[in-house]
Amino acid sequence: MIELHGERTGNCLRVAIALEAVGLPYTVKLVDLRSGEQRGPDHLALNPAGKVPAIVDRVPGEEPFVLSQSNAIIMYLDQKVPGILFPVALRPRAIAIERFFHFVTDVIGPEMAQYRIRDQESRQALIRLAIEIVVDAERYLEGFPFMGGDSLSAADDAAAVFILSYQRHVDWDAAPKLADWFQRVVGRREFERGLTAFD
Ligand SMILES: N[C@@H](CCC(=O)N[C@@H](CS)C(=O)NCC(=O)O)C(=O)O
Repeated sequence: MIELHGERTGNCLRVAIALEAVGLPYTVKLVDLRSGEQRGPDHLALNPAGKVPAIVDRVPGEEPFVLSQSNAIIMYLDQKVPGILFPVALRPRAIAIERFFHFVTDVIGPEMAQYRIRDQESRQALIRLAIEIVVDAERYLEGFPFMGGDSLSAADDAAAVFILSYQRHVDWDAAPKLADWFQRVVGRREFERGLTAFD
């Protein structure tokens, strides 16, 4: 059984959706970020950086395994249950990982940075940059149903969780393939369940 420690933030939701996708049993342990629980001794024992998400994987006969960094957790889940979050075959896998990185580095980078900035104009500029980079991913859907190619992957998870928070900023008329993909993906069972994991 895996414990997922976190709250309803993008990084935590991405992991909850991945857990739903791979179908491993898990429980959610809410960490109240507003009250600073992430900096309390219980959570610091899991992640000394005082951030969520973190998981504890309890496998009978083994020491509990603790891991933080949402994307490391996703890669770990992919190795536990191969072929769902990323394809197994070398090149399709590399492409899906390339697309995943598009979202978890190029898009989420400016998005996370804007939380640290007080000047509204600079904040808006960073959000616009993140939106621009996410919309640029529409080209991945040319001839393919999903962001990573022929099958759903962690790239769709990463893109959809980001877009859910910023959908009002997207010019959907200018991005019809992205709009179609978004509706198809967020209606899926693993998304519906993962998105409510912390409610
Ligand atoms: N790169 C890390 C980022 C973790 C992170 O910044 N988590 C935020 C929530 S999304 C957090 O714990 N914020 C609380 C704080 O910084 O006090 C990941 O992907 O897990």
